[in-house]
Amino acid sequence: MADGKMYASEHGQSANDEINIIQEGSNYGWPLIEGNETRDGLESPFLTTGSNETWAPSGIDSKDGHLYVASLRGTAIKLINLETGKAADSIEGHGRVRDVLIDGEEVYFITNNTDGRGQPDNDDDKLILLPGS
Ligand SMILES: [Ca+2]
Repeated sequence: MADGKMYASEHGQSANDEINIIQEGSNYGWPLIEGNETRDGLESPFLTTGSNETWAPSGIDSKDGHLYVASLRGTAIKLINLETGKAADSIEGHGRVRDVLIDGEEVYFITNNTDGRGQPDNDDDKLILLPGS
């Protein structure tokens, strides 16, 4: 990302999805710990959805101090404030979102409603340029 960090999304077994900041040689816990669990020698996530929420996070990009996290089950792009590590907003209404790409100020994303888990329209899937971005 623009901040020089590498972010990765990780699905939990059931909820407990994570966003991790990847550092060489670190162990991000799967399958020993997930979500808010901790153990010596294992890294806790930058963000977890916790045990009651599932996003099925997928592709990630960043802009203006926020991560943009494509979310399949969450059927949204989740905006994460990079200073607080908290979900700040979301872009919804397009179904399952597989990936997001930011080019300058423009936000592009692809839906994945035809993956067998969504409810596709006749013209899915789509590459969308977020209006106003
Ligand atoms: Ca983990």
